Amino acid sequence: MVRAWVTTTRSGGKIGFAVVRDGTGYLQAVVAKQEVPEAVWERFRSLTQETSVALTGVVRIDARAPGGVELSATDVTILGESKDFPITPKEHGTTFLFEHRHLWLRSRRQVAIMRVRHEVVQAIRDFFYERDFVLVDTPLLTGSIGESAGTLFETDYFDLGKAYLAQTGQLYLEAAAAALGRVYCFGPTFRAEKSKTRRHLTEFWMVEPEVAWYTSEDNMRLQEAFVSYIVERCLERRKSDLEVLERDVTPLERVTPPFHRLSYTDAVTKLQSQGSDVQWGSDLGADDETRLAQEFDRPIFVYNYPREAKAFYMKENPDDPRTVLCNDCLAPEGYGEIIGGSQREDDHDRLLARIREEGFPEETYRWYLDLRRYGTFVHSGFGLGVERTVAWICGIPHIREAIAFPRQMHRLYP
Ligand code: NSS
Repeated sequence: MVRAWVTTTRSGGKIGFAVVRDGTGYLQAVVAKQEVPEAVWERFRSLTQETSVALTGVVRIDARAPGGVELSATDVTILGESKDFPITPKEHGTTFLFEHRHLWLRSRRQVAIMRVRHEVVQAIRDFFYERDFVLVDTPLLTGSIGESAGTLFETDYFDLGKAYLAQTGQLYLEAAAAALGRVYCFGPTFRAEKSKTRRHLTEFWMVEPEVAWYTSEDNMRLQEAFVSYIVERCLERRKSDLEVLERDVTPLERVTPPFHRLSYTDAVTKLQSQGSDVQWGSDLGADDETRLAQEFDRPIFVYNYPREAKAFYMKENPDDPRTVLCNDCLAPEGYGEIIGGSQREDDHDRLLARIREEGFPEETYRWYLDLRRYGTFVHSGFGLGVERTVAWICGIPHIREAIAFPRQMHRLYP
């Protein structure tokens, strides 16, 4: 007996077919009018899309059937009827589909994406476990600004004033790195992004490792090993899902270290020579990133951005104090930034000066500055956005399909 949901049905006068789905795969069931009681035949013929059913019968090998076997059904029980399921094989608009995200998840493409995401997440955990990183869960309610004041979700916090939803776990993770050496955190992060781009969500998952004694160079080496590991794992174990998504895997097969490295300054010169109006000093836009990454057949690093374009905690570059020791990792095929990372400012006074420059309340960073007061240490880390990575590996155009229930500025339902 199998319990499953009906995907498609077709029947002639004497024989009926239904493809059913149970979450692990698809199975074709067939009923011959002649061989079953009239009531079973009628029930089978009444099945509609997404009815939940229990089917009893005999499984036979059949090379033509999806999954390679077919069920000759002898009995059918309807467990839950489904009238006028809103999502049919015809084309629906994006707005309609996202309004019905809770039902849309059952479709073949969405199932394939969720499975790839699951593999990416497992690969992330395995990578760090195999390398003796310790998982440290950082708070989601925080008192200090992690990245930038512009994209904070605020909430009242009892008598203590404002709390913010975490934009990153990094600052807390730096404290943990001084305790454990190699650590990572992995969880949802929040940014009140008022942009409707295909690369921004207001709630997204980020994995962030932090390593004591790592320089920016060590940090990039870890990133290329990490990204390559994730991609390889998906190619190894999720081939069939990538096939459903019609993903050409050739570009993914090239994702192996080393990744090409390009300084920010060289990147700007290159872009300007290609006609971009980017000016030294500003962060690179999505179009610039796409243009840069297009020239290479695997992800690239752009390193040492101007300090005014980046977060306050990045270490000043001793060779060029206009810049900081940091990098972005840009995925090829137009996907752009999937990682932001840096060596951290480990000098107490410089860090304090940066916090003041940003106009952040000093008091809330006392604990963070303590890390530079008691045994300061060279350390680096990065954050990889899970949805952007999944979208790239799946080859889907927008990251909102890379998470089951996306949160965007104009979407909170379902
Ligand atoms: O802002 S980041 O570039 N860097 C950090 O948050 C650091 N605190 C990480 C660290 O060094 N520990 O964000 C990192 C990545 C970025 O490359 C994207 O892949 C992803 O997080 N990201 C996003 N994904 C989806 N939606 C939004 N809004 C978003 N913002 C960043």
